[in-house]
Amino acid sequence: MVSRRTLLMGAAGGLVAAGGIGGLPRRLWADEAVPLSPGVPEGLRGVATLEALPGKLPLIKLTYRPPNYETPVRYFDSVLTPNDAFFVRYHLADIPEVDGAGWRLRIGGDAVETPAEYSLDDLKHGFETVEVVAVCQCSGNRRGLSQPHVAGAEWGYGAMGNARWTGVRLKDVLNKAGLRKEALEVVFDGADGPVIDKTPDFQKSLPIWKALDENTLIAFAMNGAPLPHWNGYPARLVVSGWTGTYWMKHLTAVQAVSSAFKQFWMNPAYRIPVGKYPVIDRFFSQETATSTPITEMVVNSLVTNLSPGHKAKAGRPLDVKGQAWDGGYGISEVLVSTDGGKDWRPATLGEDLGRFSFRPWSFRFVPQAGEHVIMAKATNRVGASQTFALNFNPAGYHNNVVQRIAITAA
Ligand SMILES: Nc1nc2c(c(=O)[nH]1)N[C@H]1C(S)=C(S)[C@@H](COP(=O)(O)O)O[C@H]1N2
Ligand SMILES: [Mo]
Repeated sequence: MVSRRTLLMGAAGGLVAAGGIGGLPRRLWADEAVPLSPGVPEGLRGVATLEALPGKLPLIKLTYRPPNYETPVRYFDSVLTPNDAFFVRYHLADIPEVDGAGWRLRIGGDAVETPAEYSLDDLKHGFETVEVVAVCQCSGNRRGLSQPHVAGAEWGYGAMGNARWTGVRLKDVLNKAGLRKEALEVVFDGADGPVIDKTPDFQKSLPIWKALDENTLIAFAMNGAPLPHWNGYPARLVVSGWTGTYWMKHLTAVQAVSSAFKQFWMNPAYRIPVGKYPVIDRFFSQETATSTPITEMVVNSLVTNLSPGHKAKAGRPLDVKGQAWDGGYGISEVLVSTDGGKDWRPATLGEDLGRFSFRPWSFRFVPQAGEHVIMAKATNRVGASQTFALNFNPAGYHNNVVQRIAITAA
């Protein structure tokens, strides 16, 4: 296997020293103004700040090295998350600024006939260009709401985003290299790496069936613009339906292999206990008796226009608005309760940008004076729905607990 360092050397002309993207983030607002999600650990207050990375709007900074920045909920008002508000998640702090002109993508592994190397232009002109609107959500989105609290980035509701991704099908690129029948997994590497050599490089693999899915892309554009540096410039993987961990940024190497890829980021990282979640997309070659890689996202929804303590006018129509999404079956229904879960009524579903996208929804009601507990619950086309209590796991993954937002009308 080609090492990351060799790849970096191979693309030498295209890489400049880490930090080239421009110094320290700008800190804009006082800590009190940081729009933390209700329920995240109290300790985050004063630690998390609202800061702008170069090229980004102010986002909720959980850590700077590596950069972990969460999208404030109000940006989910629109069905597509703006590029400059899209969350940023990294595991490792050595993040080079990749120059698109010098960048090369290597295709290899023991399960391809003909290894290849492509420039950005080769990819753009050598393969059919396709688009998909898809949610990229960190496995640990909402981890900060776990009870008891668990270790890891203490994300609130904003470790996710929805974008229109443009690129080429991974399948077309693999087929051009000639896949051997023994291909079992496809392994991905990106240009970022550990600062300390002991830390394992961030690499991920996919089962061959998911790598060959027509909605798995090597994307070079996001919402019609080149990928922002922080979201994987010049090219990243888009694994529609699956959690963000597989969406390798600054992609440098794609290797089809005939054996299971054994590395820290596949096991023990990013695992869920067997049998605890409704896993439909199996990753057989990575399963053990007790744990399995996290794969597709669970069905979920978010109220985007109301937060706890909202003050509404009694007797006036109030719209509850939000987004719903799942692992790619598509949302069939969103039910809303305005009385803490006694009565449920269907929300109106908005624009359908495809089964991997956020599905906007809205619900209008006229609150009488007093307190109202707003809840929303999405169901997908295979009948899966959200939970009312946390289905706990030690990594804080798959949190799709129905929100309870207490508002008052007067
Ligand atoms: N090269 C690289 N790609 C990566 C990661 C990383 O640390 N390095 N993190 C992954 C994880 S866990 C997530 S959730 C998504 C986040 O994508 P974003 O930073 O564009 O929002 O990127 C994925 N791709
Ligand atoms: Mo993630």
